Amino acid sequence: MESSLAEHAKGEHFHTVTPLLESWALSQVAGMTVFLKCENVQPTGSFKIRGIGHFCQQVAKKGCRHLVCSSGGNAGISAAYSARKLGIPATIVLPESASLQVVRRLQGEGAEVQLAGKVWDEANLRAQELAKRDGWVNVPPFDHPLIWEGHASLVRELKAALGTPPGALVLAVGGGGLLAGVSAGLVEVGWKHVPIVAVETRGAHSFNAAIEAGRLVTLPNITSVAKSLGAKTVAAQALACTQELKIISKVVEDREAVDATQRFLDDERMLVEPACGAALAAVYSGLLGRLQAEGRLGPSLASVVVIVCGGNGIDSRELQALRAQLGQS
Ligand code: PLV
Repeated sequence: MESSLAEHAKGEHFHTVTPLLESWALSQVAGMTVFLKCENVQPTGSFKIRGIGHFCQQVAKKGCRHLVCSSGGNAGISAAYSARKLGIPATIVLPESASLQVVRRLQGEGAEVQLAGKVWDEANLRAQELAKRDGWVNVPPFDHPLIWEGHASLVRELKAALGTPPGALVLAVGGGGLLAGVSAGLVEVGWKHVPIVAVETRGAHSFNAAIEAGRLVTLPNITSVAKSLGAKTVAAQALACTQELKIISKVVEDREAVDATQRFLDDERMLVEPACGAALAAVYSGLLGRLQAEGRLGPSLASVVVIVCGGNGIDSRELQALRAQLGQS
């Protein structure tokens, strides 16, 4: 029997309207006004709840009896959180590299956790197998129209907060769900002309590789420490978005992403995953400044919005370990 709470949960959004903060420190570095869209304060620690919450609510309405989600971590936490709110059991499949704090959080949400394979793509095969069971539904972490529809709410919030469009948007790309959702949102609110700087780390650069090749490319392996960006092949929709919007794809090094994570912690006192550090590196590594100097962001770039996508797979000890691994400490 479903509780009335679970019934109620089908109607309301699971995500929060997040703060849009003007960052003094990042504005100083960038030489322009930098706004931070703080998705790290979502109840699940990342933007993923927007799309995944929406997806789970829709399939719950259709009678789904068990949710299964393969994830680098954050999509899984959003699926487990949504499942708990909806009163549906969940199985989350993570690659073996998953961090302990993510596994604990998932168990705390009441989800069953399975570990399969070295990278997300392998965990995904297991999830697809499990989803063949009667009444089970696979929650795709980034490649589904309902996911993009849910993520688009972020742009509606930006429009409500800013009124006028920013000069550019900066975001990280893993499987491309955030990019596809933000692109849909920009079209919806009439901000199609706003350029998107789409950042990946080297070794998780499936979007950049696809753009270079002009078709989807499957990376042989994920070698970046930004495991949440580690989808070997980007969603076809992410590539399709480049036809309609101005999307500038950039690759940063792991050490730039981790350095940005450390500097962001010191500047704003917020700890995010290197996946999010990739987007922040656009400011800290001078990438935005270079793009502007090259005239690729329009003549007078007054402000940018960086999507602080968040992430749960980090703590102070893990950050130290990453810095040591990359020779930064
Ligand atoms: N992470 C996915 C895919 O992992 C997951 O399963 O959680 N920033 C953070 C903190 C993320 O967790 C992710 C995706 C991204 C950025 C990239 O978002 P995407 O996949 O929509 O481009 C393998």
